[in-house]
Amino acid sequence: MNVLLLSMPDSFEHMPAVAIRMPNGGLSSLAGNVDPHHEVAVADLILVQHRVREVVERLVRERAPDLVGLSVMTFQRKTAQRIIELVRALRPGVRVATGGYDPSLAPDAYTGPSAGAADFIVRGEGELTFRELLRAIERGSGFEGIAGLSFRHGDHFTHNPDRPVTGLEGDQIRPPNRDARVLSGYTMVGRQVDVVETSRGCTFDCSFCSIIEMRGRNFHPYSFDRVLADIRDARAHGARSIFIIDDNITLDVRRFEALCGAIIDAGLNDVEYLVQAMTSAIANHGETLGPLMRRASFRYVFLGIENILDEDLEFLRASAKNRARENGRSAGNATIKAIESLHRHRMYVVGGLIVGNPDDTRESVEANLEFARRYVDYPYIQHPTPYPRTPMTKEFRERGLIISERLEEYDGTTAVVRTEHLEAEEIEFLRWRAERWMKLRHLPKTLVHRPWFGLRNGAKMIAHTFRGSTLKSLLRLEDERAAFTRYRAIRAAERVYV
Ligand code: B12
Ligand code: SF4
Repeated sequence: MNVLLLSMPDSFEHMPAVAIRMPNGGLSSLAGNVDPHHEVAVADLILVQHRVREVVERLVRERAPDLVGLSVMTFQRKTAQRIIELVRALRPGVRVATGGYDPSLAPDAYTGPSAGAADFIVRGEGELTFRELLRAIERGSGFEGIAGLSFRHGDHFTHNPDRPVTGLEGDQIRPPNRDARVLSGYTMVGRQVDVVETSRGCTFDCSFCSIIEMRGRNFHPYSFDRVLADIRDARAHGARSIFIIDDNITLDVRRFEALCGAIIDAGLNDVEYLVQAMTSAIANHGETLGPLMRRASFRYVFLGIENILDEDLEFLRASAKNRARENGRSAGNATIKAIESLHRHRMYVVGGLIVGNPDDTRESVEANLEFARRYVDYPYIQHPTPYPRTPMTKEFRERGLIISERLEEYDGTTAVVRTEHLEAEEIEFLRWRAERWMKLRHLPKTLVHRPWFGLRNGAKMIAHTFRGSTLKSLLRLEDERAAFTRYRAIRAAERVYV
């Protein structure tokens, strides 16, 4: 069968396509796990963000797919539905499957009678379900026995039972197939980037995170042999920057340390690594983990700080993962210790913070912004976003604080919830106003680190960061709110990708 797998072109404010275009790890993993006689093409539409229609038309014409699969996050739902309509118009009779976080957690959005709906929904982990789905289509047998699959028959959808998460120790899940990618141009600030998984799952239950509803609380690591082979494959495909996309690699610090050692021993520290980490793990194990991460060539660490105030951390259910320990005792918030440790080992901190929680006031938002200004190298500040089925969504809904149901705005930097004390727009304004300058401050470091990229794209990055602003507004000769209004209008317009 001919299979075309697409990831959506939608990006959000902190990931401008001019600087960051990453492959979708799920799709190359699916491509590596179907039976080998299928012809699979993977197209990450972020690579062609401004010509989605043209590229989809070409791919459908050239690949003549029997099945098109789309990987979708919640804020990309509208784009996905438009692409499904386009694909059906171009190739009547084609079957359409959707998977990823949005179809898994809000399957009903894809079951309707419209041309933008799906024929199949793969819920949760996809490799085994998708493999079985292709086999069943080929054999013409029924779909009833395929765990994790929802399927259409006439006007109805049947939702088969969930599939238990797969253990990763054996070879049940084969390595990704990067040769299936048919578009090029992946970049992380000027270096070719790829993604590698070393484990799946997390045992925490932060209230804003979709992971628990997606796969429960568990942790499954891949063997080091497999991880190293995967890194080699990414390098062989040109990657010089590798994003470790694990849900929470710092859950098992000893394993992470050993992995750094294995990367060093295998000489795979000639590329740079980016990773997401918990503050507690970095703070409590910095002395041993920090030097190893540095030697293994970790350069950017996305720290899940979430918030610096205890009440907010409690609401986000993120207190435990941000707690420092000394001599076996709890020793307050781990954030500053974690940041100092990373800086001591010459790594950059991308600071993940969430502002605009239900009881936030202007002062509590400002306190977090001030913290980011003072301590983090690059800000990654978001607003709480009510993704399907998270505990946080339930609470925001019960308290009547959700102000927008337009899912394309659920990108994390558009405030779609208000607090008991502040309007959503005001929260977004406070963040937007502060964050632009923090990003600008990091630019010289980018120039030193990546001079060629900086020279070629520095102006574009500044223009992106200050969209909506004019000289007048920057010099405060015009109310900054006018610039903010223009920024929001630009953002709204660019959400229409097809
Ligand atoms: C790595 C990661 C990123 C990386 C992405 C790297 C990349 N291109 O792959 C970066 C940092 C760039 C990123 C950014 C964002 N992310 Co992110 N990210 C993750 C993370 C940590 C892991 C995702 C992953 O790659 N897993 C490994 C792969 C193998 O698994 P998978 O993607 O789930 O795919 C499997 C199945 O879902 C399924 N599947 C997936 N697609 C398809 C398609 C078909 C056809 C089929 C059959 C099956 C299938 O099969 C796959 C294999 O098993 C998750 C989860 C978490 N713990 O936080 C969040 C997560 C996916 N991100 C999320 C969000 C919201 C974002 C952002 C909007 C930022 C934000 N506000 O948080 C941005 C948007 C990016 C953009 N385009 O601008 C949300 C999505 C929530 C939702 N309901 O939509 C998550 C769940 C985190 C959360 N807040 O809960 N992210
Ligand atoms: S620690 Fe990270 S992956 Fe785990 S539940 Fe919290 S946000 Fe999600």
